[in-house]
Amino acid sequence: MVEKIASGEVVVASPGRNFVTLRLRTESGITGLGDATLNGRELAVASYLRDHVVPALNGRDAQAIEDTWMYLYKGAYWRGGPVTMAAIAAVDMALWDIKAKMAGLPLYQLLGGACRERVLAYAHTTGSDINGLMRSIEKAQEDGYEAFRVQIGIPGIMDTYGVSASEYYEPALRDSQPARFHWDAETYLRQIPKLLRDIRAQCGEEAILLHDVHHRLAPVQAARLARDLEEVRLFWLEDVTPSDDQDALSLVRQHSTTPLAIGEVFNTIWQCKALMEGHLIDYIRMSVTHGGGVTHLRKVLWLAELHQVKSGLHGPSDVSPVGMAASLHLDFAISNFGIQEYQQRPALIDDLFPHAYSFRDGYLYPGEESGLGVTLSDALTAEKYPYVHGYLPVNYLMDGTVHEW
Ligand code: KDG
Ligand code: MG
Repeated sequence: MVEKIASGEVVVASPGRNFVTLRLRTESGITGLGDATLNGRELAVASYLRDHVVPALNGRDAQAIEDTWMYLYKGAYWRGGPVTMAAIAAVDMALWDIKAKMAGLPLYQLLGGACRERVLAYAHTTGSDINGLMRSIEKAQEDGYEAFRVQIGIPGIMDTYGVSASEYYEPALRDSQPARFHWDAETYLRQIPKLLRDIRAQCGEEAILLHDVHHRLAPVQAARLARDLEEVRLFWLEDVTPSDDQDALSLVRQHSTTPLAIGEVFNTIWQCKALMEGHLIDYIRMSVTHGGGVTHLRKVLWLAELHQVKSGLHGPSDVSPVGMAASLHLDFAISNFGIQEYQQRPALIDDLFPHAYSFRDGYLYPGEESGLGVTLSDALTAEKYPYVHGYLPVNYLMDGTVHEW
């Protein structure tokens, strides 16, 4: 029997941070959820969904997921980009949620079943100096984490990427104008190798350490950094050059064996194809939310598998619990899983998005509820938690030139 899509509702709410959630409903009342949160540009996706996508879905077969994906991607003519792909992702997640609920299975079972028993997670740790960073790592260790993204203040740069005043890294700021951040590559390159060597010495050989450069270096600077960090034995060095300039990574490769990760700003398989085919990366960082949903990311991950690239799906605070659940079902069901980014959230957010997935002793589990295993609490409304205008910061060189953030 055909189960038709009857309606779609977009919930924009800000329980401490903005989230955009799509709820699709079928004619017989089955609901599915999708995450469409695009940090700092939330309302653009909400409008794309409300004004353009949801009206075009009415009456379609809710089970024809691949066909609906193509209908939204190819059918719009204008394709790709974070707004479009986050909107398609939300529809796709919601349809997989519905299909898995209809089958009475947790989504990972529909995706092929479990390839592992648990999903290794990494924490965000942050400190303005070594002592602060070590405190943050110890706190994450108390929570059970074995893997840590380490971001540390650099003397001479007043607001280094990933270093937050509070324990919780939250990049979007609730300002009427984007905040101004600063960067100087030489100051960073002079100091970061020693800082990370000291962290390695304090954490011991076993700790899994990751570091994110957030697209800020020129090719030769990135090659120097990757070479200088070899003895730190990072799990990965992330976004070491701007993601558009993909050839830059071949220079980095020629000079070092530090594993490389990139892709959190990619939206389609076309943006990672050459990187994978050229063996220029070791981990792909796309998110289900910004990468066209489960349907598209599965293809990306299959391509990755061919080239021995592993997953490291993006999971910062701006991926909602719905997007996180979708990531975990994929992480469970692919053979080339690497690691999953996971920031524990303020309790309010977990309460408003009750979920079957769980975190224990450094590992994540998608849970056994049918579908994605996430619901929206009735308390999560736009009236109670109205959208808050905010931006990601803009990053400037010391002379006032706009630089990569
Ligand atoms: O919205 C931007 C964040 O998602 C980004 O700063 C997080 O780089 C990031 C990471 O690796 O989680
Ligand atoms: Mg990153």
